Amino acid sequence: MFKKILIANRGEVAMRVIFACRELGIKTVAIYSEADEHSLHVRFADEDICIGPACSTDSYLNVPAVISAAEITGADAIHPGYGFLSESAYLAEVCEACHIRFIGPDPQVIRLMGDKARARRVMKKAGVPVLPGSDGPIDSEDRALKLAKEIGYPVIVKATAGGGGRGMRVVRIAAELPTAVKTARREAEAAFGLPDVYLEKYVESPRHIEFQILGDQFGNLIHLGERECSIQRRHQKLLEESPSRALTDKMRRKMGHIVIDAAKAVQYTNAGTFEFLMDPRGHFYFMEANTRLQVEHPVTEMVTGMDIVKEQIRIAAGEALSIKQSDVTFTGHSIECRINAEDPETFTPSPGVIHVFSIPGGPGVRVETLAHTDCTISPYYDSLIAKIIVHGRDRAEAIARMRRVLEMAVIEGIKTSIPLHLKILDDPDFIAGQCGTSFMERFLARPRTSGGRFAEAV
Ligand code: MV4
Repeated sequence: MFKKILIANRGEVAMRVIFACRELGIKTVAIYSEADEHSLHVRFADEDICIGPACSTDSYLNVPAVISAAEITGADAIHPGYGFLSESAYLAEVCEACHIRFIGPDPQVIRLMGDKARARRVMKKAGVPVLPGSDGPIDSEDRALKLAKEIGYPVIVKATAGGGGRGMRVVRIAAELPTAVKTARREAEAAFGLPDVYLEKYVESPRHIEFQILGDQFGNLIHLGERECSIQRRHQKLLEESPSRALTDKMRRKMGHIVIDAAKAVQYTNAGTFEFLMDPRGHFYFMEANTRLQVEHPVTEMVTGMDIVKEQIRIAAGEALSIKQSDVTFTGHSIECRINAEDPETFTPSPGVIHVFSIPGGPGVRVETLAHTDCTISPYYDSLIAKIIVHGRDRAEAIARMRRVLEMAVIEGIKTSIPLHLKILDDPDFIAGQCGTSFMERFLARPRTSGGRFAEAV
Protein backbone atom coordinates (compact mmCIF):
# COMPACT_ATOMS: atom_id res chain seq x y z
CA MET A 1 0.00 0.00 0.00
CA PHE A 2 1.06 3.61 -0.55
CA LYS A 3 2.75 5.45 2.30
CA LYS A 4 2.07 8.97 1.10
CA ILE A 5 -0.39 10.39 -1.44
CA LEU A 6 -0.19 13.86 -2.94
CA ILE A 7 -3.58 15.37 -3.67
CA ALA A 8 -3.38 17.43 -6.86
CA ASN A 9 -6.52 19.41 -6.13
CA ARG A 10 -8.23 21.83 -3.75
CA GLY A 11 -11.62 22.36 -2.16
CA GLU A 12 -14.05 19.72 -0.99
CA VAL A 13 -12.62 16.97 -3.20
CA ALA A 14 -9.16 17.42 -1.67
CA MET A 15 -10.87 16.97 1.72
CA ARG A 16 -12.69 13.89 0.41
CA VAL A 17 -9.39 12.26 -0.57
CA ILE A 18 -7.87 13.18 2.81
CA PHE A 19 -10.82 11.40 4.53
CA ALA A 20 -10.06 8.18 2.62
CA CYS A 21 -6.29 8.40 3.21
CA ARG A 22 -6.64 8.97 6.94
CA GLU A 23 -8.96 5.98 7.26
CA LEU A 24 -6.48 3.85 5.30
CA GLY A 25 -3.51 5.08 7.37
CA ILE A 26 -1.85 6.82 4.44
CA LYS A 27 -0.03 10.15 4.85
CA THR A 28 -1.23 13.07 2.71
CA VAL A 29 0.40 16.00 0.96
CA ALA A 30 -1.70 19.06 0.08
CA ILE A 31 -0.63 21.30 -2.75
CA TYR A 32 -2.00 24.82 -2.74
CA SER A 33 -1.93 28.11 -4.59
CA GLU A 34 -1.18 31.43 -2.91
CA ALA A 35 -4.95 32.04 -2.70
CA ASP A 36 -5.51 28.80 -0.74
CA GLU A 37 -2.93 29.12 2.03
CA HIS A 38 -5.61 29.10 4.77
CA SER A 39 -7.87 26.45 3.29
CA LEU A 40 -9.10 23.29 5.01
CA HIS A 41 -7.24 20.82 2.79
CA VAL A 42 -3.95 22.50 3.74
CA ARG A 43 -4.86 22.41 7.42
CA PHE A 44 -5.78 18.71 7.46
CA ALA A 45 -3.06 17.24 5.22
CA ASP A 46 0.04 15.90 6.95
CA GLU A 47 2.25 18.05 4.73
CA ASP A 48 1.62 20.98 2.44
CA ILE A 49 3.49 22.71 -0.31
CA CYS A 50 2.73 25.91 -2.20
CA ILE A 51 2.96 25.34 -5.95
CA GLY A 52 2.26 28.78 -7.39
CA PRO A 53 0.04 31.84 -7.72
CA ALA A 54 -3.77 31.93 -7.51
CA CYS A 55 -4.35 31.53 -11.24
CA SER A 56 -4.86 27.78 -11.76
CA THR A 57 -2.88 27.59 -15.04
CA ASP A 58 0.16 28.57 -12.93
CA SER A 59 -0.63 26.28 -9.99
CA TYR A 60 -3.18 23.43 -9.98
CA LEU A 61 -2.80 22.92 -13.75
CA ASN A 62 0.98 23.16 -13.78
CA VAL A 63 2.27 19.59 -14.34
CA PRO A 64 5.97 20.30 -13.60
CA ALA A 65 4.97 22.07 -10.35
CA VAL A 66 2.74 19.15 -9.28
CA ILE A 67 5.40 16.54 -10.09
CA SER A 68 8.13 18.56 -8.33
CA ALA A 69 5.93 18.76 -5.23
CA ALA A 70 5.50 14.98 -5.28
CA GLU A 71 9.25 14.41 -5.68
CA ILE A 72 10.21 16.90 -2.95
CA THR A 73 7.78 15.36 -0.46
CA GLY A 74 8.47 11.75 -1.49
CA ALA A 75 4.85 10.96 -2.33
CA ASP A 76 4.42 7.56 -3.99
CA ALA A 77 1.08 8.36 -5.63
CA ILE A 78 -0.99 11.30 -6.89
CA HIS A 79 -4.76 11.54 -6.61
CA PRO A 80 -5.99 14.14 -9.11
CA GLY A 81 -9.58 14.55 -7.80
CA TYR A 82 -11.91 15.98 -10.46
CA GLY A 83 -11.47 18.95 -12.80
CA PHE A 84 -7.94 20.40 -13.11
CA LEU A 85 -5.54 17.60 -14.24
CA SER A 86 -7.85 14.67 -13.47
CA GLU A 87 -8.24 13.70 -17.14
CA SER A 88 -4.76 14.65 -18.28
CA ALA A 89 -3.20 11.67 -20.06
CA TYR A 90 -0.03 13.75 -20.04
CA LEU A 91 0.10 13.93 -16.21
CA ALA A 92 -0.56 10.18 -16.05
CA GLU A 93 2.34 9.57 -18.46
CA VAL A 94 4.73 11.85 -16.60
CA CYS A 95 3.79 10.06 -13.36
CA GLU A 96 4.64 6.72 -14.98
CA ALA A 97 8.00 8.06 -16.16
CA CYS A 98 8.75 9.38 -12.66
CA HIS A 99 7.65 6.15 -10.91
CA ILE A 100 4.81 7.91 -9.15
CA ARG A 101 1.47 6.06 -9.26
CA PHE A 102 -1.33 8.05 -10.91
CA ILE A 103 -4.61 7.14 -9.17
CA GLY A 104 -6.78 6.66 -12.24
CA PRO A 105 -6.91 4.63 -15.46
CA ASP A 106 -3.91 4.06 -17.74
CA PRO A 107 -2.87 7.05 -19.88
CA GLN A 108 -3.90 5.21 -23.10
CA VAL A 109 -7.45 4.81 -21.78
CA ILE A 110 -7.62 8.46 -20.67
CA ARG A 111 -6.41 9.51 -24.14
CA LEU A 112 -8.89 7.22 -25.91
CA MET A 113 -11.88 8.54 -23.95
CA GLY A 114 -10.66 12.12 -24.44
CA ASP A 115 -11.22 11.69 -28.18
CA LYS A 116 -15.03 11.55 -28.29
CA ALA A 117 -15.23 10.38 -31.91
CA ARG A 118 -12.77 7.55 -31.24
CA ALA A 119 -14.53 6.58 -28.00
CA ARG A 120 -17.80 6.42 -29.96
CA ARG A 121 -16.21 4.13 -32.55
CA VAL A 122 -14.65 1.82 -29.95
CA MET A 123 -17.87 1.62 -27.91
CA LYS A 124 -19.93 0.82 -31.02
CA LYS A 125 -17.53 -2.01 -31.84
CA ALA A 126 -17.88 -3.32 -28.27
CA GLY A 127 -21.64 -3.61 -28.74
CA VAL A 128 -22.64 -0.44 -26.88
CA PRO A 129 -25.60 1.38 -28.46
CA VAL A 130 -24.52 4.68 -30.02
CA LEU A 131 -26.62 7.18 -31.99
CA PRO A 132 -26.39 7.13 -35.78
CA GLY A 133 -23.51 9.42 -36.78
CA SER A 134 -20.09 9.76 -38.39
CA ASP A 135 -17.51 7.07 -37.67
CA GLY A 136 -14.83 9.69 -37.15
CA PRO A 137 -14.18 13.39 -37.73
CA ILE A 138 -16.03 15.00 -40.66
CA ASP A 139 -13.56 15.62 -43.48
CA SER A 140 -15.69 17.41 -46.06
CA GLU A 141 -18.82 19.54 -46.34
CA ASP A 142 -20.28 17.23 -49.02
CA ARG A 143 -19.75 14.13 -46.86
CA ALA A 144 -21.35 15.88 -43.89
CA LEU A 145 -24.43 16.88 -45.91
CA LYS A 146 -24.79 13.37 -47.31
CA LEU A 147 -24.46 11.75 -43.88
CA ALA A 148 -26.85 14.21 -42.19
CA LYS A 149 -29.44 13.45 -44.87
CA GLU A 150 -29.05 9.71 -44.19
CA ILE A 151 -29.31 10.18 -40.42
CA GLY A 152 -32.17 12.65 -40.72
CA TYR A 153 -32.37 16.08 -39.09
CA PRO A 154 -31.98 17.36 -36.42
CA VAL A 155 -28.29 16.46 -36.06
CA ILE A 156 -25.64 17.70 -33.65
CA VAL A 157 -22.07 18.71 -34.48
CA LYS A 158 -19.67 17.95 -31.63
CA ALA A 159 -15.96 18.63 -31.07
CA THR A 160 -13.96 15.40 -30.82
CA ALA A 161 -11.89 17.02 -28.05
CA GLY A 162 -15.03 18.40 -26.39
CA GLY A 163 -17.24 16.99 -23.71
CA GLY A 164 -19.19 18.63 -20.97
CA GLY A 165 -21.13 20.58 -23.59
CA ARG A 166 -18.40 22.72 -25.13
CA GLY A 167 -18.11 23.07 -28.91
CA MET A 168 -21.55 21.70 -29.86
CA ARG A 169 -24.03 22.92 -32.52
CA VAL A 170 -27.56 21.61 -33.14
CA VAL A 171 -28.56 21.68 -36.81
CA ARG A 172 -32.22 21.43 -37.86
CA ILE A 173 -32.06 21.92 -41.65
CA ALA A 174 -29.46 21.15 -44.35
CA ALA A 175 -28.99 24.84 -45.18
CA GLU A 176 -27.58 25.45 -41.68
CA LEU A 177 -25.10 22.57 -41.68
CA PRO A 178 -22.09 24.11 -43.49
CA THR A 179 -22.08 27.20 -41.24
CA ALA A 180 -22.61 25.08 -38.10
CA VAL A 181 -19.64 22.87 -39.01
CA LYS A 182 -17.45 25.92 -39.67
CA THR A 183 -18.44 27.61 -36.39
CA ALA A 184 -18.05 24.42 -34.37
CA ARG A 185 -14.59 23.86 -35.90
CA ARG A 186 -13.55 27.42 -35.07
CA GLU A 187 -14.84 27.08 -31.48
CA ALA A 188 -13.17 23.69 -31.04
CA GLU A 189 -9.86 25.05 -32.34
CA ALA A 190 -10.05 28.02 -29.95
CA ALA A 191 -11.12 25.95 -26.91
CA PHE A 192 -9.09 22.74 -27.35
CA GLY A 193 -6.50 23.56 -30.03
CA LEU A 194 -8.07 20.87 -32.23
CA PRO A 195 -10.70 21.71 -34.87
CA ASP A 196 -12.01 18.15 -35.48
CA VAL A 197 -15.78 17.70 -35.22
CA TYR A 198 -18.13 14.74 -35.72
CA LEU A 199 -21.83 14.31 -36.42
CA GLU A 200 -24.59 12.59 -34.47
CA LYS A 201 -28.38 12.28 -34.60
CA TYR A 202 -29.80 14.84 -32.15
CA VAL A 203 -32.09 13.63 -29.35
CA GLU A 204 -34.62 16.20 -28.10
CA SER A 205 -34.85 16.70 -24.29
CA PRO A 206 -33.01 13.50 -23.32
CA ARG A 207 -32.25 12.33 -19.81
CA HIS A 208 -28.63 12.23 -18.68
CA ILE A 209 -28.00 8.88 -17.01
CA GLU A 210 -24.52 7.69 -16.09
CA PHE A 211 -23.14 4.42 -14.73
CA GLN A 212 -20.36 4.22 -12.16
CA ILE A 213 -17.82 1.47 -12.68
CA LEU A 214 -14.75 0.15 -10.87
CA GLY A 215 -12.12 -2.12 -12.36
CA ASP A 216 -8.94 -3.64 -10.90
CA GLN A 217 -5.69 -4.74 -12.54
CA PHE A 218 -6.84 -8.36 -12.59
CA GLY A 219 -9.68 -7.69 -15.02
CA ASN A 220 -12.42 -7.68 -12.37
CA LEU A 221 -15.07 -5.09 -13.21
CA ILE A 222 -18.21 -4.08 -11.36
CA HIS A 223 -20.82 -1.37 -11.82
CA LEU A 224 -22.43 0.52 -8.94
CA GLY A 225 -25.63 1.43 -10.74
CA GLU A 226 -26.61 4.74 -12.22
CA ARG A 227 -26.97 8.41 -11.37
CA GLU A 228 -29.55 10.65 -12.94
CA CYS A 229 -28.03 14.07 -13.68
CA SER A 230 -30.69 15.68 -15.84
CA ILE A 231 -31.10 18.77 -13.64
CA GLN A 232 -28.43 21.00 -15.14
CA ARG A 233 -28.04 24.55 -16.35
CA ARG A 234 -25.57 25.33 -19.13
CA HIS A 235 -23.97 21.92 -18.63
CA GLN A 236 -23.42 22.58 -14.93
CA LYS A 237 -25.15 19.91 -12.89
CA LEU A 238 -27.22 21.28 -10.00
CA LEU A 239 -28.81 18.18 -8.48
CA GLU A 240 -28.08 14.48 -8.96
CA GLU A 241 -29.79 11.37 -7.66
CA SER A 242 -29.58 7.62 -7.53
CA PRO A 243 -31.41 5.52 -8.54
CA SER A 244 -33.00 7.13 -11.62
CA ARG A 245 -36.78 7.10 -11.71
CA ALA A 246 -36.57 6.28 -15.42
CA LEU A 247 -34.94 2.85 -14.95
CA THR A 248 -36.49 -0.46 -14.01
CA ASP A 249 -34.40 -3.17 -12.29
CA LYS A 250 -34.40 -5.05 -15.58
CA MET A 251 -33.07 -2.03 -17.52
CA ARG A 252 -30.42 -1.45 -14.83
CA ARG A 253 -29.20 -5.05 -15.13
CA LYS A 254 -29.13 -4.87 -18.93
CA MET A 255 -27.30 -1.52 -18.97
CA GLY A 256 -24.94 -2.79 -16.28
CA HIS A 257 -23.92 -5.72 -18.50
CA ILE A 258 -23.38 -3.43 -21.48
CA VAL A 259 -21.22 -1.05 -19.46
CA ILE A 260 -19.09 -3.87 -18.05
CA ASP A 261 -18.56 -5.31 -21.55
CA ALA A 262 -17.60 -1.85 -22.80
CA ALA A 263 -15.10 -1.35 -19.97
CA LYS A 264 -13.65 -4.84 -20.59
CA ALA A 265 -13.15 -3.97 -24.26
CA VAL A 266 -10.74 -1.16 -23.30
CA GLN A 267 -9.26 -2.98 -20.27
CA TYR A 268 -10.56 -0.23 -18.03
CA THR A 269 -9.03 0.07 -14.56
CA ASN A 270 -9.85 2.26 -11.56
CA ALA A 271 -13.06 4.35 -11.28
CA GLY A 272 -14.95 5.54 -14.32
CA THR A 273 -18.30 6.82 -15.46
CA PHE A 274 -20.11 5.95 -18.68
CA GLU A 275 -22.57 8.67 -19.66
CA PHE A 276 -25.69 7.87 -21.64
CA LEU A 277 -28.49 9.81 -23.23
CA MET A 278 -31.91 8.26 -22.70
CA ASP A 279 -34.52 9.28 -25.26
CA PRO A 280 -38.19 9.76 -24.35
CA ARG A 281 -38.90 6.17 -25.51
CA GLY A 282 -36.45 4.77 -22.97
CA HIS A 283 -33.63 3.92 -25.41
CA PHE A 284 -30.04 4.39 -24.23
CA TYR A 285 -27.11 5.75 -26.24
CA PHE A 286 -23.48 6.08 -25.18
CA MET A 287 -22.39 9.72 -24.95
CA GLU A 288 -18.95 9.78 -23.34
CA ALA A 289 -16.85 8.13 -20.64
CA ASN A 290 -15.24 10.10 -17.82
CA THR A 291 -11.97 8.66 -16.60
CA ARG A 292 -12.06 10.29 -13.16
CA LEU A 293 -13.88 10.42 -9.84
CA GLN A 294 -16.99 12.58 -10.29
CA VAL A 295 -18.45 15.39 -8.21
CA GLU A 296 -21.66 13.38 -7.76
CA HIS A 297 -19.96 10.12 -6.65
CA PRO A 298 -21.44 10.40 -3.10
CA VAL A 299 -24.99 9.53 -4.24
CA THR A 300 -23.65 6.20 -5.49
CA GLU A 301 -21.77 5.69 -2.20
CA MET A 302 -24.96 6.37 -0.23
CA VAL A 303 -27.07 3.76 -2.04
CA THR A 304 -24.33 1.10 -2.31
CA GLY A 305 -22.41 1.66 0.94
CA MET A 306 -19.15 1.64 -1.02
CA ASP A 307 -16.26 4.07 -0.53
CA ILE A 308 -15.26 4.82 -4.13
CA VAL A 309 -12.14 6.83 -3.22
CA LYS A 310 -10.77 4.03 -1.02
CA GLU A 311 -11.42 1.56 -3.84
CA GLN A 312 -9.56 3.87 -6.25
CA ILE A 313 -6.56 3.95 -3.93
CA ARG A 314 -6.56 0.17 -3.33
CA ILE A 315 -6.88 -0.56 -7.05
CA ALA A 316 -4.03 1.83 -7.92
CA ALA A 317 -1.88 0.09 -5.29
CA GLY A 318 -2.45 -3.21 -7.10
CA GLU A 319 -5.07 -4.72 -4.81
CA ALA A 320 -8.10 -6.57 -6.10
CA LEU A 321 -11.60 -5.12 -5.92
CA SER A 322 -13.00 -5.64 -2.43
CA ILE A 323 -16.32 -7.02 -3.72
CA LYS A 324 -17.83 -8.76 -6.74
CA GLN A 325 -20.93 -7.74 -8.70
CA SER A 326 -23.25 -10.08 -6.82
CA ASP A 327 -22.24 -8.33 -3.55
CA VAL A 328 -23.35 -4.91 -4.84
CA THR A 329 -26.72 -3.96 -3.37
CA PHE A 330 -28.81 -0.83 -3.80
CA THR A 331 -30.65 0.55 -0.78
CA GLY A 332 -33.00 3.53 -0.66
CA HIS A 333 -32.59 6.79 -2.54
CA SER A 334 -29.92 9.48 -2.50
CA ILE A 335 -29.91 13.10 -3.72
CA GLU A 336 -27.04 15.59 -3.96
CA CYS A 337 -27.41 19.36 -4.22
CA ARG A 338 -24.40 21.34 -5.38
CA ILE A 339 -24.29 24.55 -3.36
CA ASN A 340 -22.62 27.29 -5.38
CA ALA A 341 -21.44 30.71 -4.25
CA GLU A 342 -23.62 32.52 -6.76
CA ASP A 343 -26.69 34.70 -7.08
CA PRO A 344 -29.64 32.27 -7.34
CA GLU A 345 -31.46 34.63 -9.74
CA THR A 346 -28.68 35.78 -12.09
CA PHE A 347 -26.15 32.93 -11.61
CA THR A 348 -23.30 35.44 -11.27
CA PRO A 349 -20.49 34.33 -8.90
CA SER A 350 -20.65 35.62 -5.33
CA PRO A 351 -17.16 35.39 -3.81
CA GLY A 352 -16.39 36.90 -0.41
CA VAL A 353 -16.11 36.07 3.28
CA ILE A 354 -18.57 33.61 4.85
CA HIS A 355 -19.29 35.03 8.32
CA VAL A 356 -21.57 32.23 9.44
CA PHE A 357 -21.54 28.71 8.08
CA SER A 358 -23.74 26.06 9.63
CA ILE A 359 -25.39 23.13 7.91
CA PRO A 360 -27.38 20.77 10.13
CA GLY A 361 -26.74 17.04 10.09
CA GLY A 362 -29.16 14.43 11.31
CA PRO A 363 -29.98 10.97 9.98
CA GLY A 364 -29.02 10.33 6.36
CA VAL A 365 -27.20 13.65 5.85
CA ARG A 366 -23.68 14.10 4.50
CA VAL A 367 -21.98 17.44 3.87
CA GLU A 368 -18.75 17.89 1.93
CA THR A 369 -17.33 21.37 1.90
CA LEU A 370 -14.33 23.65 1.84
CA ALA A 371 -16.24 26.21 3.86
CA HIS A 372 -16.25 27.12 7.56
CA THR A 373 -17.14 30.23 9.51
CA ASP A 374 -14.92 33.19 8.50
CA CYS A 375 -13.50 31.51 5.40
CA THR A 376 -12.90 33.40 2.16
CA ILE A 377 -14.41 32.17 -1.11
CA SER A 378 -11.91 33.10 -3.81
CA PRO A 379 -13.04 34.43 -7.20
CA TYR A 380 -10.27 32.42 -8.90
CA TYR A 381 -11.92 28.99 -8.79
CA ASP A 382 -15.29 27.48 -9.57
CA SER A 383 -18.17 28.45 -7.37
CA LEU A 384 -18.91 25.04 -5.77
CA ILE A 385 -18.62 25.58 -2.01
CA ALA A 386 -20.51 22.60 -0.60
CA LYS A 387 -22.24 19.40 -1.56
CA ILE A 388 -25.18 18.30 0.52
CA ILE A 389 -26.03 14.64 0.08
CA VAL A 390 -29.00 12.94 1.69
CA HIS A 391 -30.13 9.35 1.84
CA GLY A 392 -33.69 8.21 2.52
CA ARG A 393 -35.61 4.96 2.46
CA ASP A 394 -37.30 6.18 -0.73
CA ARG A 395 -37.27 9.22 -3.02
CA ALA A 396 -40.01 11.03 -1.09
CA GLU A 397 -38.05 10.74 2.16
CA ALA A 398 -34.85 11.90 0.43
CA ILE A 399 -36.65 14.97 -0.99
CA ALA A 400 -38.20 15.85 2.39
CA ARG A 401 -34.83 15.38 4.09
CA MET A 402 -33.00 17.59 1.58
CA ARG A 403 -35.66 20.29 1.94
CA ARG A 404 -35.28 20.17 5.73
CA VAL A 405 -31.46 20.48 5.55
CA LEU A 406 -31.57 23.36 3.06
CA GLU A 407 -34.21 25.22 5.09
CA MET A 408 -32.05 24.97 8.21
CA ALA A 409 -28.71 25.77 6.55
CA VAL A 410 -27.25 29.15 7.54
CA ILE A 411 -24.66 30.65 5.19
CA GLU A 412 -24.10 34.37 5.71
CA GLY A 413 -21.83 36.79 3.84
CA ILE A 414 -22.24 35.48 0.30
CA LYS A 415 -25.16 34.49 -1.91
CA THR A 416 -25.73 30.79 -2.57
CA SER A 417 -27.85 28.61 -4.82
CA ILE A 418 -29.81 27.23 -1.82
CA PRO A 419 -33.00 29.22 -2.67
CA LEU A 420 -32.88 27.82 -6.21
CA HIS A 421 -32.52 24.25 -4.91
CA LEU A 422 -35.49 24.72 -2.60
CA LYS A 423 -37.61 25.83 -5.56
CA ILE A 424 -36.53 22.82 -7.63
CA LEU A 425 -37.45 20.50 -4.73
CA ASP A 426 -40.95 22.09 -4.67
CA ASP A 427 -41.54 21.72 -8.41
CA PRO A 428 -44.38 19.32 -9.34
CA ASP A 429 -42.47 17.93 -12.36
CA PHE A 430 -39.39 17.30 -10.22
CA ILE A 431 -41.45 15.65 -7.51
CA ALA A 432 -43.12 13.45 -10.14
CA GLY A 433 -39.66 12.58 -11.50
CA GLN A 434 -40.65 13.87 -14.92
CA CYS A 435 -37.56 15.80 -15.83
CA GLY A 436 -35.17 15.50 -18.72
CA THR A 437 -32.29 17.85 -19.50
CA SER A 438 -34.73 20.55 -20.65
CA PHE A 439 -36.16 20.81 -17.10
CA MET A 440 -34.13 23.87 -16.05
CA GLU A 441 -34.95 25.84 -19.20
CA ARG A 442 -38.67 25.35 -18.64
CA PHE A 443 -38.24 25.90 -14.91
CA LEU A 444 -36.40 29.22 -15.28
CA ALA A 445 -38.77 30.49 -17.98
CA ARG A 446 -41.83 30.05 -15.76
CA PRO A 447 -43.34 33.06 -13.99
CA ARG A 448 -42.92 33.03 -10.22
CA THR A 449 -44.79 34.74 -7.45
CA SER A 450 -42.98 36.92 -4.94
CA GLY A 451 -43.04 34.04 -2.47
CA GLY A 452 -40.70 32.16 -4.76
CA ARG A 453 -43.15 29.40 -5.59
CA PHE A 454 -44.42 28.95 -9.12
CA ALA A 455 -47.55 30.82 -10.01
CA GLU A 456 -49.33 27.65 -11.08
CA ALA A 457 -48.24 25.70 -8.01
CA VAL A 458 -49.66 28.16 -5.51
C1 MV4 B 1 -26.35 15.31 -27.18
C2 MV4 B 1 -27.66 15.78 -26.98
C3 MV4 B 1 -28.65 15.33 -27.84
N1 MV4 B 1 -28.33 14.49 -28.85
N2 MV4 B 1 -26.09 14.46 -28.20
C4 MV4 B 1 -24.31 17.85 -23.68
C5 MV4 B 1 -23.05 17.58 -22.94
C6 MV4 B 1 -22.26 16.61 -23.78
N3 MV4 B 1 -21.74 15.60 -22.94
C7 MV4 B 1 -23.24 16.08 -24.77
N4 MV4 B 1 -24.46 16.81 -24.61
C8 MV4 B 1 -25.56 16.51 -25.35
N5 MV4 B 1 -25.35 15.65 -26.39
C9 MV4 B 1 -27.07 14.09 -29.00
N6 MV4 B 1 -26.80 13.26 -30.02
C10 MV4 B 1 -27.90 16.65 -25.91
C11 MV4 B 1 -26.85 17.02 -25.10
C12 MV4 B 1 -27.21 17.93 -24.06
C13 MV4 B 1 -27.21 17.54 -22.73
C14 MV4 B 1 -26.80 16.28 -22.34
C15 MV4 B 1 -26.81 15.91 -21.03
C16 MV4 B 1 -27.22 16.81 -20.07
C17 MV4 B 1 -27.62 18.08 -20.42
C18 MV4 B 1 -27.61 18.46 -21.75
C19 MV4 B 1 -28.02 19.74 -22.08
C20 MV4 B 1 -28.01 20.12 -23.39
C21 MV4 B 1 -27.61 19.23 -24.38
